Amino acid sequence: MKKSEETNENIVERAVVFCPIEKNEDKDCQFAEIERLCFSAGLEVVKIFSQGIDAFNRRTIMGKGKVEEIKLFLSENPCDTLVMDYQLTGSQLRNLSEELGVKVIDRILLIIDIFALNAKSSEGKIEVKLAQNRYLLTRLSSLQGSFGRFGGKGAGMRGPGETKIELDRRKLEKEIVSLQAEIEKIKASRKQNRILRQKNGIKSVVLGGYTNAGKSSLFNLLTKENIYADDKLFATLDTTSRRLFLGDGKFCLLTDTVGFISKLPHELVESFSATLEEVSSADLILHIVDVSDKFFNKNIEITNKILDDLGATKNRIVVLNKCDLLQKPIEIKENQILFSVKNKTNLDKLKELIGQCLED
Ligand SMILES: Nc1nc2c(ncn2[C@@H]2O[C@H](COP(=O)(O)OP(=O)(O)OP(=O)(O)O)[C@@H](O)[C@H]2O)c(=O)[nH]1
Ligand SMILES: [Mg+2]
Repeated sequence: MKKSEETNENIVERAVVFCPIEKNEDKDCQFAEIERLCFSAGLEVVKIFSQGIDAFNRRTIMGKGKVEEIKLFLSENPCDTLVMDYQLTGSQLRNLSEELGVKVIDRILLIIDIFALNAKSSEGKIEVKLAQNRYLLTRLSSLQGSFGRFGGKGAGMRGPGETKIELDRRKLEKEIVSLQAEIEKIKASRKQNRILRQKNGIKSVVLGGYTNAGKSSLFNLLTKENIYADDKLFATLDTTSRRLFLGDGKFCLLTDTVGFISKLPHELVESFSATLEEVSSADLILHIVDVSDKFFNKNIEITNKILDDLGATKNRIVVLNKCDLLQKPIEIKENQILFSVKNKTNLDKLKELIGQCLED
């Protein structure tokens, strides 16, 4: 679906966005990404402001002139929230919120908030809650003032599932300890499963890649399972595994998992360690790419970097998905395969390739 045709019945707030542009950073790519993130968090983007990163002011990140420009805009176009496409300290969040008179959410909180909206399994909820608590703990005193003034509700303040988000230091610290213990239990049981799988000679294949590339759709096609797939960022947070039959009675274990994005908040990487361990321990990674995305090469780079950081050293096949949307042919490199879940293009070829890679 094209952006203009998308609807999100969960739109809750109007937002202006500020993007600090780093050197060599593609402005259009950054704008497109932050707009999609806002959409997925239920925010309607009214306008995007930007400024080169050189003009930085440490109090508010943006320069004084920019603060005035946004203030004027907000006086004529009332909005609930300013989204800053950058990681802010607690005092920067507070300073901006005081100067502009709206709630301020940074990139990290925005992504954590989308995760909070999408967490369905108990494991996903534990991981999101831990990321949320870690974020809040480091910015608590500033956030109490800022969010308190705006009712402590809406975007940036949503807990996973029905849980309410906590702004009490002692409760946060206590909860972090108990969430970490629960995650250690999950990790131990996952490790046990992996040992058992390896003992039985069953290989594991993980679907990885930029969010919204079509991982869950491919998982569904390959395993005929109905996993939630949606044209929103981070639709999947839970790890799901099923058998994938490769012919001649052979099978492997296929796992669908959480999507990646540039500057994935470290709070999330740490909290999702149990889930991400499945990626790093896989025998083969199917790196799914939305090839119809104007910036797909950049998305490949981002995913490669995250996979490298996770220590995922094994084989990778790059699946250039959504080729049904391509207007003109593109160059296919080694280890890449053109694919379409929608039209089942190259389905048999992909299965064959998976089989070959697992035998190597
Ligand atoms: N045109 C077209 N659309 C596709 C194709 N594959 C997936 N989609 C659509 O792309 C959107 C995202 O698909 P998902 O399978 O949810 O993507 P994902 O990578 O699992 O996304 P997250 O879980 O959010 O990271 C959905 O609207 C799918 O219907 C394809 O081959 N062609
Ligand atoms: Mg998914």
